[in-house]
Amino acid sequence: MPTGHRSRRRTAARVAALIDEVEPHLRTADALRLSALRDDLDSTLRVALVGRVNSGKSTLLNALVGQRVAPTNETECTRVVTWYRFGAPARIEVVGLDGSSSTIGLHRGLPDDLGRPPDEIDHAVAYLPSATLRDYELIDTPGLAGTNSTSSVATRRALGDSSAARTMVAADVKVFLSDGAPRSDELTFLKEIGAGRVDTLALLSHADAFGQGALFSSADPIELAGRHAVTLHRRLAHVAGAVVPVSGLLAETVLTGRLTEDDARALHRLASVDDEELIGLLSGDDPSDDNGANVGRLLERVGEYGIMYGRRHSHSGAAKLGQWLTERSGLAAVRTEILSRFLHRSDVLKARRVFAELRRLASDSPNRAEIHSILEAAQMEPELHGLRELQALELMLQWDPEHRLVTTLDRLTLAADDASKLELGADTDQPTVAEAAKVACVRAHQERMTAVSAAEREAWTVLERSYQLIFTAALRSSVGG
Ligand SMILES: Nc1nc2c(ncn2[C@@H]2O[C@H](COP(=O)(O)OP(=O)(O)OP(=O)(O)O)[C@@H](O)[C@H]2O)c(=O)[nH]1
Ligand SMILES: [Mg+2]
Repeated sequence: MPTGHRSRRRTAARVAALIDEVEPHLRTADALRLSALRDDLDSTLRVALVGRVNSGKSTLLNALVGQRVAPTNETECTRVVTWYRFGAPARIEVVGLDGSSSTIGLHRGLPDDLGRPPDEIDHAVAYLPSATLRDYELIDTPGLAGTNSTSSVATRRALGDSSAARTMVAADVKVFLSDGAPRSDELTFLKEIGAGRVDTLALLSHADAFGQGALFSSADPIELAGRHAVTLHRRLAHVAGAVVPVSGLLAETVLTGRLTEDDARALHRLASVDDEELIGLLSGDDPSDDNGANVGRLLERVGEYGIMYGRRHSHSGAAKLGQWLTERSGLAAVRTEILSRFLHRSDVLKARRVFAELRRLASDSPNRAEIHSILEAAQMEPELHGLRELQALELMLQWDPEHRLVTTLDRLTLAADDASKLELGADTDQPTVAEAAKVACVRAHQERMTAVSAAEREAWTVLERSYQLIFTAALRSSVGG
């Protein structure tokens, strides 16, 4: 078994035991919540897609699962929080606010009618045999519009609004979509849902239409979006671990099998049309009046970008064109970020949520002091050291997001193995890892003595312990062969 997997199991087991330890100090009424927390620990990583209405959440979800299952039009379903989970046969379970549930067969996409009005639905769970959903569950949330609309309330409930005691489940990770710099209401929402660098990924969506779009700018919008994402990340350093440009539309069209040979041929017919004429055709009142080029259909599938830029990649047929569109869509980077940023540390993210929830429950208990001391003591254990590392990172981000310790802690918390935590190659031998860890440990100890702020002191204390743990593990495995 890989070491990463083993340590994940150990963390989850330790947190489960901790819930048992805390339980006698809580009210009996909390038993249901605790049992949901235990289930949470065993569940697949849960990734919620959040953002303004029409920001492209459902389109991206369809691209990720490879099926046009989430509605991307104005149906009632877009107002219901829907969980997408691995399972067969494909079906959808609708859970009412009254706790009752009913199951409907799922044939193509989600049906328009879920059997009851959206404001009586708590959430729906769609089961699909999609490979992506084996790795992580996706939660499609209704777009944020007004703060009091049914959909915004539903979104807040799914994301674990602490005032919603009914929330039995919550997201481990948030993927926030926005087609430009987030506005103030979006930033407020991110704050409300506790979005932070360690559990949030921001996407610059509609990258194919970024800036002035594909027709009226000489620069490639996706390139411009890439550059803007870098600037945006500096502004959102507290809120998101990375900012990635993506065109859900291009990815959805290809990966859900909507791009046909006819489309490639129609696009190829436009390859020789000069730019001015093409712009006239695309911005005309009736794009279907195009002498058989089927521009209306192409616009729906690949947008102005796909037509303007894709026509030069259409001569070898739909497969090659699809490859090019998928590459331009940026979906691979989204997948990579989810896997490398969140999936391999899903245990720590889940542990973090359990801790937050136990602290919340403790605040209503007369035994809150006992609970807090159990939690504090547990955090000092090696199995839960990952939690302290994340906390130290968050503290440093509050103190000074540009500080070099932010980079150090980022690397430490994201690295998949101990050697990479020390900036060594993944195949470095154990004695070398042990030696490097010892040196790093001594240095962290010295730096702690001269730290100028509480945040820095805490960061160096945590780092010293991290290197100590790496040293011990490396020593043990070199002795064990
Ligand atoms: N050009 C372009 N259009 C997109 C992209 N992603 C989504 N769209 C279009 O934008 C519209 C809204 O997309 P959705 O995926 O339904 O957006 P949503 O965030 O789920 O919307 P709500 O559920 O209503 O909040 C649809 O017409 C999509 O085809 C994109 O990357 N590029
Ligand atoms: Mg939607």
